Amino acid sequence: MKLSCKVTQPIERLKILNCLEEGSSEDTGRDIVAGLSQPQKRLPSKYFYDAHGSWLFEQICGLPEYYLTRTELGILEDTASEIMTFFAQAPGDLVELGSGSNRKIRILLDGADGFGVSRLRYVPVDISESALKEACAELLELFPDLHILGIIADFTRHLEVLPRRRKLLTFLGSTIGNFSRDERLGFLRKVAASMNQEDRLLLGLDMLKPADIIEAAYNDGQGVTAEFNKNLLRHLNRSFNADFKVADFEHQAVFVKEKERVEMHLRATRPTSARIADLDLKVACRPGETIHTEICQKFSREKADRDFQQAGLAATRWFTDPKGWFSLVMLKKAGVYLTPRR
Ligand code: SAH
Ligand code: AVI
Repeated sequence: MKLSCKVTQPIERLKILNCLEEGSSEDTGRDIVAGLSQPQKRLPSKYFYDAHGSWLFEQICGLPEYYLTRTELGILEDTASEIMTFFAQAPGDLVELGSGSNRKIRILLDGADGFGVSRLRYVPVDISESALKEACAELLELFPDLHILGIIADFTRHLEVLPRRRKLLTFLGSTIGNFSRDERLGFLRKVAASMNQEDRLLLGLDMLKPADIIEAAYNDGQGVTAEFNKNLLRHLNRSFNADFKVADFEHQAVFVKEKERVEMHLRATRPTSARIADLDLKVACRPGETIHTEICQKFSREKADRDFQQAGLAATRWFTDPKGWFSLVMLKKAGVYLTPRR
């Protein structure tokens, strides 16, 4: 695929690369048409994240039921200095896929206090332009020696724009759980292909735990997750000239035990239809019919290790919290072992 990403250089320490500018993403919306044309209607979870969706996700991270963020933050606090020794050994890029706000990267950057952040460049990659630009502006103020290359891109499509320098990639928050198994393996293989032998990937995984705890995290008492789910339709209304009647849908999030994952849906409470003008598509839902909006896979170490092996990656270190609820895994490209000739 040929990519035309626009580069802007507003200030010396910040460069922004936009891979989503008009003309560079010629198939925008094709995934919406494909998803809504299936018997089980579905919408890609990346469409949660317009400016309001990114804000709603930030509110979710602070909810008492949403244990993921605070548990991962605790692990990062304990391990940041060890993780950042990667840059004590040699300079390079600290790449964050699906970067969102700076909450987690700030902890890692603070962990570089032994040698300073001037030995690295921070490369956040996010589909939400507003969230990425806000986060970059804040970091430049907080870390006067830091250089940033911000990439506005879809990490499922644009990984090839990543710089080919020595790098520590991070993919935090268990965002990997929002892929199906095929998508997850495809993504991990692409990440592995972008890595050199000395590069590392730090991956956040939400681990299996009692179902009631997991289910509560996606059915919070204040209804913020419900708003986040419904915002997907509002985003389509705004960005694709659609007319979904959001009040005709309710939030549904269920932990499916056999699949070890939460499945999030929007369920029509009455007959409802919408037209997505920009995609020339009409959608009708019967009462009780759902649109599948997100999966949130939960992991065991064995399942994760199997995926890593199949993607050509190998874990070098597992960091976890005392309850084993969340893991940060350090991965390298698996070695190529040649059978010695006899
Ligand atoms: N890493 C942060 C944010 C997680 S929320 C944390 O752990 O808290 C998921 C983030 O990924 C959001 O910022 C969203 O905008 C971004 N995102 C989702 N799908 C994406 C895609 N296909 N390409 C790039 N970014 C994506
Ligand atoms: C971004 N991602 C890891 C979140 C999750 O938990 O799967 C998104 C989310 N969906 C509902 N609440 C939070």
